[in-house]
Amino acid sequence: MDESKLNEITAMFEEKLSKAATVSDIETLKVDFLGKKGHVTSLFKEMGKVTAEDRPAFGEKINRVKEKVESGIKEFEKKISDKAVGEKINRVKEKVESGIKEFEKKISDKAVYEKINASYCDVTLPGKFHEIGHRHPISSTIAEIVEIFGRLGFSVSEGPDIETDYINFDALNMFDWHPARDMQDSFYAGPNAVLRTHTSGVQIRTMLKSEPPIKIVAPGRVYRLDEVDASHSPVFHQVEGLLVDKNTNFAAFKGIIASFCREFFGADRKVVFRPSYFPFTEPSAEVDVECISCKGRGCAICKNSGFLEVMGAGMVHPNVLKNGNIDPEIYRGFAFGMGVERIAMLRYAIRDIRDFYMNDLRVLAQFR
Ligand code: 2NM
Repeated sequence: MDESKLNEITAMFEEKLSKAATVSDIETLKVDFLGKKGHVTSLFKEMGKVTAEDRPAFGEKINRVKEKVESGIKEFEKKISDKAVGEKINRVKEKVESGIKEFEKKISDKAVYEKINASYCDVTLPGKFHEIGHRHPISSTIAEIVEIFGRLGFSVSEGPDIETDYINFDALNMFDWHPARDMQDSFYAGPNAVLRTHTSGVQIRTMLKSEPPIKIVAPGRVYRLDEVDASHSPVFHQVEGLLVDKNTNFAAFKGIIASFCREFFGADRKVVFRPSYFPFTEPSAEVDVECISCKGRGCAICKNSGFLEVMGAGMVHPNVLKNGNIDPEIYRGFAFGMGVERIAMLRYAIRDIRDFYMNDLRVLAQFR
């Protein structure tokens, strides 16, 4: 028995081991080398053929071969099992990773969905309701008066709310002694400045800066030092008018005013001109229209008279024409003035002037 047999078996083992790839390969190796009839086992059977003297050394050599085989097998098994564990770990890792990915996708899908949902616009839904404002009844009354006079050939002129007392009073033939000039009746804004008590200053300015024929209406806010009550307010509105021409007269004036009254108050209304007095007109008249609510039969609104007073008017006083730099020997004029609140109250059956200024939408929204 020589060592070449041992080397041969060792080499054979190493070759087979290097080719082994599976668990069953290694099982075969175990049987072939360490089994009952395996190569290593059969080496031990040959111990008998060795002399007693050489036996311990030979046994040791076989043992080393056996150890080599066993450790080779063990190593391979470890490698195989490491690989299996690695694969197992990898599979777990993949599972975890794909789980996370799936969850992330779900989450991001949800975010995208929510985003879309948030910006989604259903065009079939009815729109949001926005309260739309409307003209104040005073403004719409002014607009209507101005519109009717516009059709009669009058254009609109406007002027400042603060006037000189010359324009507001003197130029209008209101002498120093006139009661309206009293500090108790007007708001003075300075020694010679007053909050206009009528819009007549606009007509004076128009006469001063233009040549006849003149046909204007002057709507605007006016101020009087009155106590507030159901029919008085320190601030209210007027529409005044002025016509200046060579051939105009009281008949033409009556025609224009009657036309306006029938347009504004109703076509079948009687219009009455009653003599009156104003410092800026001569002759002067007050204009009454058949009562809007009772048509002349008599009621609480017209105090049983059957008529309502709607404006003051007259032929422009020669002094006023002169103050407007217009020659009263060549030109004649007529003028009129009406209180907008008063007319609006009559028209809309409002009993208290304060209803216009309290800004209570339950009142104002009725005039949209
Ligand atoms: C009225 C009544 C009568 C009037 C007169 C003038 C002017 F400037 F031309 F002389 N403007 N407005 C007038 C005349 C106003 O209001 C009741």
